[in-house]
Amino acid sequence: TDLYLLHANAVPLTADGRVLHLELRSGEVANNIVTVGSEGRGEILASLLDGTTTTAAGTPKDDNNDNINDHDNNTKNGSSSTTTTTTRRSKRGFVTHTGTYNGVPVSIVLINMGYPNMDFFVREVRAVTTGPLRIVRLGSCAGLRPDLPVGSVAVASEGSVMIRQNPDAWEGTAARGETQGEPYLFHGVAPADEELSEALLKELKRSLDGKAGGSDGGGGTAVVGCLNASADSFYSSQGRLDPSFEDRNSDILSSLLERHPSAGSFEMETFQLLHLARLCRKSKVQASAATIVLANRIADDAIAIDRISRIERAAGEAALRAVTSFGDP
Ligand code: R1P
Repeated sequence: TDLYLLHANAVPLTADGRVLHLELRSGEVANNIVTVGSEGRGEILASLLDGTTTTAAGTPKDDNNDNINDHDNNTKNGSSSTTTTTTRRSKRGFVTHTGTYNGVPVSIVLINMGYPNMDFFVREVRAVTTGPLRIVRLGSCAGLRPDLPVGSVAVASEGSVMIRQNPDAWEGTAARGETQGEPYLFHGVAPADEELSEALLKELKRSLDGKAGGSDGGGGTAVVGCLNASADSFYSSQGRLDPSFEDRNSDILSSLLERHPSAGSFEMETFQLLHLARLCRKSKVQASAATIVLANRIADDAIAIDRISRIERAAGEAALRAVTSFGDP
């Protein structure tokens, strides 16, 4: 069915009406969405959907080798009614779990990493849905402030800025061999949706502030609203030093914090989500992001691996409550 692509110069669809990379068609993705970057985080969130046991989601492909799993399970309270969560895996590595949370339709979409994957996700979901969309990214990040230690959660309530490497600043890559501009480009703020950010902050504080998922020593988990910074590389434009490459990036962190003292989280996806939400003219897209701090760049500290899934679960419940708290858009 995917041999025939329609619209070579618009959003390509397969002959059976699916977008090319997420492999979804109308009715297969909800208007409330939590998007994540790792398969495990997606499975944790899918296990929190109505009627889904903790082992049901993310199961291997069906024996008949299609890419859909339907999980019919008794509801959490043990009643006899059933709810279905559908899992759809695309050949490009996108995984979409669709079901309900507290009776409200919601999808969890695994997009892996980087702004091009966020671009595929937002544009292709938009192409196969109608009406408003509400999208929360639940990701991970590096913390850039002392009040965002490892294990804390940053909400991009102040929006996001973008940093990109400018290849023309290197000799030999610019047009006519001239160098042009600074090695890194700092782009301005894409705003987050205020209502959704507030709901995220409220629900994350309820789940995490000083409670579950906090530091195993009992110190609790901070939930902080801040400005996010997204980069086009985990390495060069996030200021990680690698002597194998001439990245000219040793002052990225200081330049970023000088320009934007409230920058608290550093990752690779949030800017594109917020930017596309403001560009969308089809109908309203409300978007915000919460990211779990896995390393703090200022303190040069990294999280203990065994803490991550507990925080993902507590933050995942909060993200699902927040995104569904306004009902079906
Ligand atoms: C790097 O390890 C990746 O983790 C973060 C960063 O943005 C980067 O893409 O995102 P997720 O944990 O959401 O995948």
